[in-house]
Amino acid sequence: MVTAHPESDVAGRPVLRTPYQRSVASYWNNEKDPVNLRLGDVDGLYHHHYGIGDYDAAVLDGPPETRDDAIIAEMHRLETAQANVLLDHLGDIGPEDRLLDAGCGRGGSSIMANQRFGCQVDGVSISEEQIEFANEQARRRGVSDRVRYHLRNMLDTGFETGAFTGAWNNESTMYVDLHQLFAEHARQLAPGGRYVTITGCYNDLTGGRSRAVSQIDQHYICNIHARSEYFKALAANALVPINVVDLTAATIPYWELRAKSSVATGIEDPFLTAYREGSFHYLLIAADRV
Ligand code: GPP
Ligand code: MG
Repeated sequence: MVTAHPESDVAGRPVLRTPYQRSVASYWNNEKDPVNLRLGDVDGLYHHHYGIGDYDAAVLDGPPETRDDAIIAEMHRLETAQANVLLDHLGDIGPEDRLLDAGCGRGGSSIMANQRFGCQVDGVSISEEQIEFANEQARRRGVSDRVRYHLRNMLDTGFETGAFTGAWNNESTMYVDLHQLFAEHARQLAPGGRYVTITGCYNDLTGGRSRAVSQIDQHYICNIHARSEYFKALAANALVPINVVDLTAATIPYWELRAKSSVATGIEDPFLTAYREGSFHYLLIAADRV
């Protein structure tokens, strides 16, 4: 059961503002897919993003009694590798720093950031279930004084202006308007603070959303943005790119392995089609708050 949360309003403003946001919150409050929970159970890092890097093909030929677990563990390893690449781009972060995980899901990336840098991390999500789950993980790990998850809207977090030296969205920008999102990041990042996102975006060159991209939108109730939209919205909000990494080729093996796994959800073919036909990219963008 979900209990009323003391942060369900930020300065009197409700967390959920629109019917769309309510439908997204409801989706994530009800999501209990083994593709996420079984992977997270491997080591207690629960991710809501995809993987990068080559998989070990030997997992597909293992003995029947361990094959499934080996594939799950390998997919989880690739997802953790993705989060590590995101953290690599945050720059020099130390224990005195404070980071923001916008759209934190069940919290895996925040835990990894605290483990790596020793810093404070605040995660925000509009899903009460995700926040409760993530805070329980932080309690179990004994880091709930340093890693805190809040039921808040990433477009209006209520955190103080300039509070963070780093902030990221790990595959959550497709749920929001980028101009509103980057205005909020520019507000809450200190000058010189670093913003990083890993995202899927459609290719302006191929002209609008392909069928496969539309299928991904429908599956997750999201609105994938054009590649160009990211750079327009960053530039309009005092966020200056320092690094852009095309991770498309690096994520395809993850989707190939996932398609062969027992936890495939049916969205594997649209991802593989969209990436292979070039209508969609998996991109990391790092930008500095000037
Ligand atoms: C979900 O991760 C990720 C999104 C909803 C963002 C969509 C990403 C794009 C690159 C377009 P998840 O781990 O909850 O998804 P799944 O359950 O499919 O593993
Ligand atoms: Mg997943």
